[in-house]
Amino acid sequence: MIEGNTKMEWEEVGKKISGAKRILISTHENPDGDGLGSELAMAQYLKRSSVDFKIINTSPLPQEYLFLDKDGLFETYNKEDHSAWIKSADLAIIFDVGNFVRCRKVFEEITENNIDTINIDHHPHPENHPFTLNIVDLNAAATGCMVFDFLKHNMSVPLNKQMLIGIYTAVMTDTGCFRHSNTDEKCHLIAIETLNVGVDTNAIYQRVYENSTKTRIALLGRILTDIHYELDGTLAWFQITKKMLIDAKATKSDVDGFTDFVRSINGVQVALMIFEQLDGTCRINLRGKGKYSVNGIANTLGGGGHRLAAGAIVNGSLPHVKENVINMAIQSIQEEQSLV
Ligand SMILES: [Mn+2]
Repeated sequence: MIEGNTKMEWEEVGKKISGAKRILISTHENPDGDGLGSELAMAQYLKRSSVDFKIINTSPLPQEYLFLDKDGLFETYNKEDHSAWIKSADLAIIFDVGNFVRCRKVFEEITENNIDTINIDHHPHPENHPFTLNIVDLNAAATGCMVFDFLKHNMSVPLNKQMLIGIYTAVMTDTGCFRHSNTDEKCHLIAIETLNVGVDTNAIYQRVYENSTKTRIALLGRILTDIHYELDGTLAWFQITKKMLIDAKATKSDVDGFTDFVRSINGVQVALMIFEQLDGTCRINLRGKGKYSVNGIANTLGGGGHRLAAGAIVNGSLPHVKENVINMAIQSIQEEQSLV
């Protein structure tokens, strides 16, 4: 088994948790299965003791992940309900965040109140991070794999069903259903353990992936007829304008997974989405097949991510930012090509 983190690190996390009275759990805005599944598994761990804890996210639970909330643990931040509670927390545990600011209001509350924070993540973080404990394993397929290790090190009994539902969801979504190149032995061992406790893994798959709205498919149809190729098809990019979204009656979350779809095209190494937001910014989403890393482009644009999946938010309307973003992606790929 690949051991990404030392036993000592997990023991330290365990100690911090048992020394705390009130613990806040959170993940990044527009959360994905990895962040949410990790939160669920940790919440199940905290439930075993009498510690007061809450999961408070800056974004609501997406519809396809509602099944994770059987116990009604997931709360969406609002000042009135949460500000005082967060102020009195003595520990925060953040999952899968990439860049701490992506917790938005929750990030502000935590830093303003100087709360001890543990970061558990498989994304790189800058040297001058604000965390009390920064546990990062760039080789972990999902943050959920790290949470799995933590639980293994700190529990004398087997992981329960809810923990494994969370961790399985994390691994399934971050590996593209065990297909991406980050899928390793541990991912499959987690799958075995999940099946062994009787979790219906097909039901999880169907909830997450076979749950497309008709508006999502209508919008997908639009973007598929307008894919642009650069560098002999190495880079494929597409755009979603405000008008396209409104015309299709689609919502922001309908767009999830589009970039993965475009990456699946023969010959394409990097897929790029430029998604115009209603607030005058554009969401940039990048996916790589493995030959080139995409987080460099995202970092230059003020975002973050890892080698194969990264993103950023840039200011400006789509026609205004488009050329610059595409050129940056082209340049970044060409730079890597010249290193070979
Ligand atoms: Mn992740």
